Amino acid sequence: MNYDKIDKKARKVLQGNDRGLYTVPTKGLYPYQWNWDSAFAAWGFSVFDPKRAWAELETLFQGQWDTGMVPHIVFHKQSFGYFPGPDVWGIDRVPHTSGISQPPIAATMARAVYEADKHYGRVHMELLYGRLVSWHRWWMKNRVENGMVCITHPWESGRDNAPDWDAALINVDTSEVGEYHRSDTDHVDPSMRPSKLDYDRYVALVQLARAAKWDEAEIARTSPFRVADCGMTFMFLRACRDLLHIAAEFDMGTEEIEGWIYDLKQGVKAHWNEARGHYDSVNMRTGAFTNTLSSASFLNWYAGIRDDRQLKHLHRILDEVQFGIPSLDPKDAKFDKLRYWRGPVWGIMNTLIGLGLAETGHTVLAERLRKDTQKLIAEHGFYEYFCPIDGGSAGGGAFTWTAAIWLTWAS
Ligand code: 2M8
Repeated sequence: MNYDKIDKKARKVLQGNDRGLYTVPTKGLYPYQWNWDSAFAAWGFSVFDPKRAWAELETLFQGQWDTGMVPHIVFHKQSFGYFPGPDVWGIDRVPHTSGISQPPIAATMARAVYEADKHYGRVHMELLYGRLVSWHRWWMKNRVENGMVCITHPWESGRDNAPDWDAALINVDTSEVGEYHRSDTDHVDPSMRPSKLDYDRYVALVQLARAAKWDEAEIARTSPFRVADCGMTFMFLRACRDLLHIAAEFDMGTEEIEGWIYDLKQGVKAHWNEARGHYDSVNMRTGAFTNTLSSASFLNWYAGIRDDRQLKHLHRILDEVQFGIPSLDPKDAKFDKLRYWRGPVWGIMNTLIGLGLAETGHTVLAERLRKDTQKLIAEHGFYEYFCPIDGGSAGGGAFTWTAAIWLTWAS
């Protein structure tokens, strides 16, 4: 396999999805700027174009609300063929945005971009730092309960139709949703996407939050859906550690961030599902664990938590499938090998888990994960996700984050 050729292709994917100052995740299916996709894109660009990498992050933060929240989609330019667009969110600001957030990995990726070229990046990091802090403050104020990060919509987790949300979604009333046309199934086989019932619930939750005028306290009071997502807690804890590192390097105050890290580490303990022996998400409306072993459960090492109690699950899964960690335990009755976040392997999740394993001394496992991901992309292409059984491509093609992790980690 000629890796130079694949490197060139990866750069072409990023350049092909580049809309000037931001990238789209892939043409057609996702025509806007997505939050954590852009953080990965910036990391990818940092390999060959630091200027463009910083532009990606800075453009994302143009969508930041006065509250500090950084939305999951920024609608810079009207585009057709995506649902729900700005009219459904109904948020009166420019650029238009969605009303929810997404995995807060931007501080982590900003640190990586900075470290790739400190000389160039210094002034950009100084400018972005305050915005990152205010986003993290927003999470701490509105979403962290018992040290765990809560989501108010499945889209916020980035793992849209993960089984973790099933029980909490049962109580979402869809009777007033009305007619709508979802566009994702115009681009991708419906068997690889969330179901119609899932979408009705997603839309109902947007309508509920819109009726609450996007007021966080009101949403917390009225919504049936509030889940503490172990993936979010791990990613946010990691991002806080990276922010702390930047604060120390730039001689900024560190006390507030140290406090956040302390709280989140307590939260990690609350995510431990002793009965099942793994990290898990918690339905905050009932206090019950979701009883789901997902790829997000394995982000503890990435968060700097050196807890090896899950290694047995990790070994078992790596032996059962060939291409890394599927989004759901293949032993789970809900495992569905091609349905989006209910089974497929995602290169980005392999990456985050692999980074964490390498950083905590599990170098053999980390290397195996990296090599498996490398083979997957080299043989099947830059797809959105893959079948964990045969590596078959799934979802959108020419995908930004898959190209980004190829350049930064997998190759
Ligand atoms: C997927 O989510 C969007 C909604 O945000 C969708 O399906 O329309 C998820 O995989 C999410 O994690 C990702 O950021 C987004 C764009 O790649 O697509």
